[in-house]
Amino acid sequence: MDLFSSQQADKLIILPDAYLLKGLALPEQTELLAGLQDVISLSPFRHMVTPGGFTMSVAMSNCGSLGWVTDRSGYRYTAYDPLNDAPWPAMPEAFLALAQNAATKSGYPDFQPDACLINRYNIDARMTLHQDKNEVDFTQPIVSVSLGLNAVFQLGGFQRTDKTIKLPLAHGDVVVWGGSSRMRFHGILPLKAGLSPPNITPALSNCRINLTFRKAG
Ligand code: MD6
Ligand code: FE
Repeated sequence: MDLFSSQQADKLIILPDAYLLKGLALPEQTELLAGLQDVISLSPFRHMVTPGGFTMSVAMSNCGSLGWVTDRSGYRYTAYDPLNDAPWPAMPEAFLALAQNAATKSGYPDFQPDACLINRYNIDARMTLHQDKNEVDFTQPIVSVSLGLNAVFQLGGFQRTDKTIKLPLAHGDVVVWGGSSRMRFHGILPLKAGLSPPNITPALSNCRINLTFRKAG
């Protein structure tokens, strides 16, 4: 038997129900970066505050009908951007198409994301280990797209102290996870300086951008 028969060259199994689609976003990068510029011109990146009072090193924005926010009163999804009280910008078509393509390749053909959280990591920014648990339906996967500088993704178990595997993520990589991996702890190690992709707009160079698509409501 071919031990690797369940893997394709472009779809690597990280853990059960967690896949890495290496470079899947590359053919669409121009449209994705243009969509990102449109979104952040309406809802700019900002550093949110955790319920414990810490300012996050990662700057965030959102698009889609719901957006993830945190402040002193807690973590939640909102329909309005608290910076301007306007609805979050619409999800660009290229974002939705990529998210649905990635989900379909990973066994979720009916994925209908209503929220896209946009994270910007400058050098030294990081995301400590956390679980994504503010969504309503945990049977829906999360699709995560990496753009810009490389980063090291940590994927652990179901307790914060469980040991983690460390996975390098490059410009254009897409991670999809759901099912038995949906509640794993995960994070991003402090971003190191590196090389930005060629022709990237100045606003998006020297950083890593992560798009995470969820069915939040
Ligand atoms: C990041 N990602 O890659 C942070 N969450 O910058 C996440 O927190 C994340 O990549 C759930 C599923 C996939 C992810
Ligand atoms: Fe997360």
